[in-house]
Amino acid sequence: MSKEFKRTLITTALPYTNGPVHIGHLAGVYIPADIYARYLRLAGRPVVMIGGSDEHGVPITLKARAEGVTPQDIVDRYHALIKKSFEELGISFDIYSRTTSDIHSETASEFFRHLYDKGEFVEKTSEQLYDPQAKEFLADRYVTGECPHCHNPRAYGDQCEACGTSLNATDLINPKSAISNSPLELRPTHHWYMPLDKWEPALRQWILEGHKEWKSNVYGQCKSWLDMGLQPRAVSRDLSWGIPVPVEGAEGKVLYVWFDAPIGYISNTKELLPDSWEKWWKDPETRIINFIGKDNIVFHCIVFPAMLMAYGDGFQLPDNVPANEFLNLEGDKISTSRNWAVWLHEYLADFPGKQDVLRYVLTANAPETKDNDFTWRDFQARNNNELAAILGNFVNRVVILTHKYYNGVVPAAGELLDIDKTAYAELAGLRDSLTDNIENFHFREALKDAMGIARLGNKYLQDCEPWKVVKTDPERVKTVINVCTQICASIAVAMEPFMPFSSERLARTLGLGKLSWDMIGNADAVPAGTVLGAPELLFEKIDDDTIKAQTDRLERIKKENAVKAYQPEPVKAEINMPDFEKLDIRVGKVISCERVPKADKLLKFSIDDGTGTPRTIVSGIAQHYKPEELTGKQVCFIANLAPAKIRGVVSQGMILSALNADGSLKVISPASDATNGAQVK
Ligand code: B3M
Ligand code: ZN
Repeated sequence: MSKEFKRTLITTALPYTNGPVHIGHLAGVYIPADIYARYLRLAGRPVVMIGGSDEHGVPITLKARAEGVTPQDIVDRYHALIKKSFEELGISFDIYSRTTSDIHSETASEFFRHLYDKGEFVEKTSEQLYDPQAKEFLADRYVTGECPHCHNPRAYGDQCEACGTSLNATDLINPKSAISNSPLELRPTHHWYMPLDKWEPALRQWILEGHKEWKSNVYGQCKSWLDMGLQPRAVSRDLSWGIPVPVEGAEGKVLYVWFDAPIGYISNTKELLPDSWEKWWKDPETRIINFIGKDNIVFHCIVFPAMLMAYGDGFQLPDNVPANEFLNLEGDKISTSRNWAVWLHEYLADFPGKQDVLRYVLTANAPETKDNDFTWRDFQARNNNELAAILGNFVNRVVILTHKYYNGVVPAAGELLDIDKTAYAELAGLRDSLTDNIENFHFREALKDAMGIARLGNKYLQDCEPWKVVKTDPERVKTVINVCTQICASIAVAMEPFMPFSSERLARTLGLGKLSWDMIGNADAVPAGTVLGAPELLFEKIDDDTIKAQTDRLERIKKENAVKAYQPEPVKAEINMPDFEKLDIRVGKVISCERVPKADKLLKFSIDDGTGTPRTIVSGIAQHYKPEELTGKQVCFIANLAPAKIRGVVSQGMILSALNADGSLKVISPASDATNGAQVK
C-alpha cells in the first residue's frame, strides 16, 4: 500500500430485490467483502461495511405486474428475505438498508438536484420506443424483434442471443413489446444525461495512470471502455416506479436505477453514521473499496466516479474495485429466470449449521480471475476431504489428547526443540502470506494459507507422535501439546474471516477471549493452565444422499426448463395415404419384459400380438422404464418392420414411444383396452 489510510469504507453491490440471492452473488461479492471486513476488524483497523437492497428498476415492476401486486410488495418481500439470509450466513454488514428508504430518496434527489443546479447535465429530446398498450417507454431489454444481422426472429433490444451482436432496440426489424407483445411506436421524450465524455480525461488519468494495481479484469474492462470513447448517458427514465426527477415539469420521470443505486452507498452510510458519515466519504484518509461482480464494473469505475467528480465537495473516488468474474453452476450460467441457482435461503434451510461449508467452498472456488464452476460433488469433496479430514481432524485430536493426558488443562511448554521452532517459523510464514493475500484481495490463496496452518498442525502432530513419546518422555509431550494448542489458536483467528461460526466454536473451546490478528503465530495465545472445553466435531462428513437430493433437484429444473423452451421438430415431408398404409402398426400386451445383459439401454419384450405365438421385440427404452413397469401393459408396435438382430436377439418389430422435450421416452398405449393384434388405423 503506497499510502496510509485511517479507515476503510467497504461497499457491496446492492442486490436487486426481484428475487433471492444465490451462490453467484455470494462468491462474487458478499463473501469476499465479508472476509475483508472481518480481517480489518481483527487487525484493529477502522472499517464500516455497507450493504442494502436495490429496490428500483424495471425487472421489479415486471415481476409485480406478473404477480398482480405492487412493486412495493415485491421489494418488501425480497428485501426481508435477502436481509435475513445474509444475517444467517454471517455477512457482517454494519448496515443493510434499502433504496426505498426516505433517507435514500432524499439523498439521491439532492444529488441529482445539485448536479442539475451546477449545470452538470445535458438535456436531450430523442425518439424512443413506446408501447401504446402498456402506455410506457420500454428499456431496450424489453423490446424483441428480428435481428438485423442474422435475422433471428427473437432478438432482444439490447442483444441478439443467436449471433451475439449487441444492439439498440431501434435497430430491430419489426420491434415488439416483450411485455404486451404489441407493435411499438417512436415517440419523443426528454431526458437528463451525464456527459461522460466530459469526464473521460479525468477518468483516464485516475484509472489508467493512477490505478495500475487494480485487478487485470477490472483495469482491462475500464481501458476498453475508455478507449472506445465515452458517450453521454441518460440518468432519467419514463417510469412510475423510482425516485421522481426533482425538477419542475418532470412529472412521470424517475431517476435511472443506476443513478440512484450507487448513491445508496452514501445514504446507507448516512443512516448508519448520521453525525460522522462525511468523514467516511470525503476525508482523503478514508479508503473506499467497492466489492462488485464484473457486470457492474462500468457503473462503479466510470459512471459513479464521474457523478462523484461532478458533485465535487470532497467526495472520494474508490481506491479499489476488486470485481470478480462469474460463478457457474454445474457447468451452466446461473440464471434467476431459469431458476438455475443455489438460492441462499434454500441452502440455509437444507444445510442448517453449515454456513461455513458454503463460505469455504465459495471462497476456495471464487471466480477471482476467471469464471468458475460450482458443483455439488466438489462441495462434498471439499467438506469431507479438507474441512473434516484436515482442519476438523487436527483440532479434534489436539483437544482429545489434552483431555486424555491432562484432563483438559493446557500444559506449560518446556524448552523448544528444533522441530517446535520450525513449526513456529512456518506458522509465521503462513501468517505473513495470509495477510498479504488478504490485503491484495487474493482470497482463494489466503484461504489456502489459513488451511496451511491446519496442515502444518497435522504434520507436526504426526511427526512428534505424542502417543508414543508419552511412555518414554512425558515432559516432552507437554511441549508438543502446548505447541499444538497454540496452532489451534492460530487457526481460530486465521479462519475467522472465512468461517466465523467455526472460528467462534473453536475459540470457545480454547478459552480465547476477543480474537485479534496478531494472535496468529503467538506462542502464548492459550496460556498454560487454560481448561479446554469438551471436544466437539467442527465439521461432519456430508453423505452421498444429501448431495444426491441437490443434484436431483437440479436435474428436475433442467427438465422443466427444457419443457418450457421446447420447440416441436419441423414436420417431415408430406406423404400420401399409400405411404402410410405400408406401415402395419398394432396393439399388443407385454407378457414379460427383461433387461438385455450388458446393454444398459435395451429391454427385451415378449408381446402377445393376438397370433398365439409371442413376439419378441428389443427396444432402447431401458433408461426410461423398469421392466416391471411395462409388464401387463398394452403398447403399440410396428409389426412389419424387417426383423433385426440386436445383441444376439432377433427383434420382430419396434415399440412406439414419444420423445419428450426433456429427452425422456413415453411408450404409446391405447387410451383404453384394445384387442391384442388390433391394427392401428
Ligand atoms: N443492483 C446490479 C446487480 O445486482 C445492481 C447493483 C447495484 S450496486 C450500486 O447486479
Ligand atoms: Zn443476430
